[in-house]
Amino acid sequence: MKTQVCIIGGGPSGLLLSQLLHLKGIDTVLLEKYSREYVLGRIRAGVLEHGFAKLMREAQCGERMDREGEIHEGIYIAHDKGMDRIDLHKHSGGSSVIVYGQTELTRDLYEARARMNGKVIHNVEDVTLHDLTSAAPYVTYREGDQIIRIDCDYVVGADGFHGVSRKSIPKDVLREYERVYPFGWLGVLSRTKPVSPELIYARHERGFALCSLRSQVLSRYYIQVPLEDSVEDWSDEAFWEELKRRLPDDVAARLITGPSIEKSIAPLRSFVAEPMRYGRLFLAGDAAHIVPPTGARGLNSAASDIYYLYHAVVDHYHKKDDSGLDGYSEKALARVWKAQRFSWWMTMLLHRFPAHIPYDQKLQDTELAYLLSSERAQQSLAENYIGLPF
Ligand code: RFL
Ligand code: PHB
Repeated sequence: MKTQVCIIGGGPSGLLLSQLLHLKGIDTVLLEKYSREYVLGRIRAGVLEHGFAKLMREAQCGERMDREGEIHEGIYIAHDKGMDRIDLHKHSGGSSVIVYGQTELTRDLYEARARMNGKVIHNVEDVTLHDLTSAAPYVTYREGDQIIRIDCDYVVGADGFHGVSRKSIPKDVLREYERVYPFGWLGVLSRTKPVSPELIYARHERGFALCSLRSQVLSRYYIQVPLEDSVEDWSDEAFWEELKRRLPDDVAARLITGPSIEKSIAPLRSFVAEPMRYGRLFLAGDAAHIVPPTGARGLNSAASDIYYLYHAVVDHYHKKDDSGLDGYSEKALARVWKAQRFSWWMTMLLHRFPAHIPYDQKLQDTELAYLLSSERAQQSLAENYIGLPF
């Protein structure tokens, strides 16, 4: 098989790039390790910034998002003295975010790829990248006992944190920066009316909690849990009880509970791999960087990578201009690090850290008091939460 760009990974990053390039007449083959149903079964992000939404529209995949997604102009921060609203719209000069689940967005991208006869190959095994620093790289994978080879001009590694692409870069070339947090998020999806029309980020002495949603009939809630906990340790009843304890009394009183339709634990991690290019391999999205979900930046950081990479590849084929490809890693990383900073800051502000000494706790109290009393601090939060320009 031969293609111009071989994309590894059928998550939102890989699918969006493949769709955008297709619309510019550039051929791609996309390899995904799992089935489409499996990928769509993963419940992940819920908050999209406008830059992402714009790219989805450019990819001709924005119609359902615009119809069913909810525009949110504020978030709540709950704490021991009550609940404050941060007006994202006012403090960002009129912007907002869209609440539309990653599952739905990924479904829209898969459907668009199918409509346009995109080459998306599922259930591939043993994906291996070859000759990345030569002018003729290629990728192989296994289908039963057959090895299939794909010759290409470029390889894009959009295969998430556990993928093979980043691991194909020699250790002496790649520098990794990492912080692992001493807790995870236990998430529950339930077919219940959300407790609040806007997201509530709750800081509590028992640990962080988040009230989010997918629609007016589908709620998504999270609580901070110790790393050692497993999903089996948490019955639905225990989850709802603990969530209520961490919310202001009036919010807890109106929380509607129900059976969980999905329950999972995600460890929290900050991670960046540099550079994001090795020869003819370009990394994008979670393959190159991870943030803790507190600032809702993960998927949105993937979007800016795809934006830069898409334009760079188009300039290469349409204008014979390689400056975008050559500058990709530096440009992408500059924005990635800003999302890292913001996600780390939100995480440090709102969680309980087992190792905190009383001094750290006082500083965290003061950081929150400052945020809630300062218009400028709220502007900074809003600017980052709605997404820095790219
Ligand atoms: P993905 O989604 O992990 O997709 C990578 C795909 O590559 C496949 N793959 C392979 N394919 C072929 N060969 C191999 N060897 C392969 N190895 C892996 C995988 O099967 C998969 O399909 O990465 P991508 O596309 O870069 O997308 C990134 C986002 O998924 C991620 O950043 C967000 O979900 C993070 N995130 C959030 N981001 C936001 O912007 N806003 C949010 O509100 C938000 N909430 C969240 C989140 C992530 C969470 N978890 C579970 C980590 C909430 C949670 C709980
Ligand atoms: C979600 O709805 O899954 C969600 C929303 C906001 C976050 C993280 C996750 O910060």
